[in-house]
Amino acid sequence: MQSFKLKEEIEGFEFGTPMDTEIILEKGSPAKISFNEKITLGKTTTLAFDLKPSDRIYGLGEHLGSINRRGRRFRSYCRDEANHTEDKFELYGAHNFFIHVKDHEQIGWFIDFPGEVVYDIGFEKEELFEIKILGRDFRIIKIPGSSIEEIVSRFLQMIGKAYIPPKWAFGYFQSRWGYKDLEEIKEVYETFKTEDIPLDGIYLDLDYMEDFKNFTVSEKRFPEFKEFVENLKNNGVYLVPIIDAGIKIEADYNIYEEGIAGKHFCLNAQGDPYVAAVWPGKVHFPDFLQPKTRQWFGEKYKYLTDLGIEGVWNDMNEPAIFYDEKSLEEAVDLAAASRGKNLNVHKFFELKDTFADLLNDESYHQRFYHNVEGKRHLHREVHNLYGDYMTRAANGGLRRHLNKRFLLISRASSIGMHRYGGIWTGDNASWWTHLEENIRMMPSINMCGFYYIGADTGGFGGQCSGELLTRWFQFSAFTPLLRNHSALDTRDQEPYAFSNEVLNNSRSVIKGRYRLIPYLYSTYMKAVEDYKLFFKPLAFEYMEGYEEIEDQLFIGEEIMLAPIYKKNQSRRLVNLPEEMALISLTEKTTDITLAPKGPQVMEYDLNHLRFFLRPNKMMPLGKPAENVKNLSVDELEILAFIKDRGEYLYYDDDGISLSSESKHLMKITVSRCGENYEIDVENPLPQLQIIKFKIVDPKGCLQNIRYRVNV
Ligand code: MIG
Repeated sequence: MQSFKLKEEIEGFEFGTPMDTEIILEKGSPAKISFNEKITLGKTTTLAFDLKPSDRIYGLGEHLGSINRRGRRFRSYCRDEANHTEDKFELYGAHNFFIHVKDHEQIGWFIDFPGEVVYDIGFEKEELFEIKILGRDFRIIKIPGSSIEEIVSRFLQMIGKAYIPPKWAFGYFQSRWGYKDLEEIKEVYETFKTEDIPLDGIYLDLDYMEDFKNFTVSEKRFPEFKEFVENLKNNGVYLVPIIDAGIKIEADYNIYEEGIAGKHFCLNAQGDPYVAAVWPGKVHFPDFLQPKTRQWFGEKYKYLTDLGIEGVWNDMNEPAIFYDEKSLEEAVDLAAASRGKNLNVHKFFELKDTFADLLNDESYHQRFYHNVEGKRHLHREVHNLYGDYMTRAANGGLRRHLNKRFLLISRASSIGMHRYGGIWTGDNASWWTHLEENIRMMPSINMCGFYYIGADTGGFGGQCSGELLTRWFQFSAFTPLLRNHSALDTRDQEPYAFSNEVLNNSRSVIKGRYRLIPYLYSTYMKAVEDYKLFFKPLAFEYMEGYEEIEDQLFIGEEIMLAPIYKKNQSRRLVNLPEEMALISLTEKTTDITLAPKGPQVMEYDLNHLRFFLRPNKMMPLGKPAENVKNLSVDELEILAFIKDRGEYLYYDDDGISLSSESKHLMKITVSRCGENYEIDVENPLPQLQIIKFKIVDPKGCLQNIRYRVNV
């Protein structure tokens, strides 16, 4: 099973081979073991590693908890987890890649397996790291390397190039479950305009569909949809509709009829399409593991692209199941049997939980099957591929229909899906702890191949405060995917739904984000191309004494973030592993001063973006704009902290083509000679005229230099 996953070739995608890696176990073959691991083979395969007190474990992707995974349990089994409390050990992704760091040695492991894998990393027993793979049909790849970053890079090379969204996907997106009709969407769009907040798109949640049917648009609530989509696009704003995994069972509904006729649905033990229930009531699930079904489902996205749509989010694709026919019947019977009874406490709680427990009960996974190359596979055995393969289907279709880049994110994922789309981290809540989780989760997900990532800014569930929203913006301003989204019936969460002060601060921070786009986009493109991390924990650079810091992150090679993630705090402790320049941005102002190595308390206004620039590094900044379409191209600002000499490679392209023909690399070199600087700009961007340098030296002296290009 695992091998088709790695070897599968999809049109147009570059896919590496596991060079320099050692396959230590294949289909239960005898193991070659190093590092004293004990491997037991049975139906469940258990791998055990010794943990020394100083050992650290990184990776496993989308999970709660610290970046160093030690001391926790995790389960790789994609789950629609609606409540991300601290005790939860599975979310929507299954990302079986981790790095074991022992003193100055490190080793990477990738478990290529589509079923359940459970990790106990020194939780039950502090010195034991135990992995249970629930099956035999897996392969384990061991990835050596002389540093953590080298292992990550090798792994990224092995799993292949990541998905590249259009440049407009780096803008600000507004979303809400419950924007009920086109009028409301229009109002959101217009309010962003009148309040002068940049906007690149609005997500459409299931409210736009007719009876929760995929590939339909409610004519009543969204009349003249196509004109609306085009009109917004002409103004640089994209609509991004949701697509769910389940297909409503309804006679004459074309998708349902075609699915039946083409044998595209997952089957039950009797060989009939399996019936589950989600949003539309009873549904069938497309069997995305069949190539013909991916092809077919991908074609369906044409309905949306014909309406002018260029971005989609795939939801509920773990797949989430509210109930199935059998479970609902049993629950109803149990409830009926208690009629007229005198229920004791146990019986009462059993009854109370009966219906709640129907939601996403995993026994459903034993009741339906996939067809993989003519062989029947129980869903339970291949569960983690479902959302991944739905996204492959969507990617294939969107590529064919649009023949240019598109925005595509998925909720469920497994390793390999990063080539086809990004992910958002699902149903978090408007809690301060979830802002912290967002910060810690980004590098772990990035290590597993995903770059176009971000959380629901402001929090999905629960009630967001203006302060939390602003602080969250200050972090999300640096995540490739920046989307403010919240659940039905929660408090309005648009930046203008709070006080004037919150509005002004949010505007300033969001405009700051648009100033960062040249840096973020360039970093994204280079990181994907060079198999490097976009988000990097401090521990990955081995700066002695800084390994435990998990609330500061490097973004690309040049900058470090240290966001505020606690309530009522205007300052926090930042521990600088080296001397850096402190950058403070608003919509219009740019400040640059020096910050010494070591711990210090930093002030954080609510209307600023504040971060650190590393020594002998520089970064580009643009001007704020209404949206990405309107970003200026004639002028750039370059911030630099130069001790002696720095180089920066600025990556840009047309932001939309699939091919890299428009790719342009501009190389900027700044060297210090005494009090002056020598500046060299190689291969300048064609439309660029002015670069405004702001250069700080180790004494803190700032020089502003206007540099004319293309003269
Ligand atoms: O059962 O479409 O994670 O972003 O707003 C909830 C409604 C289904 C879950 C997604 C969320 C979305 C919501 N969906």
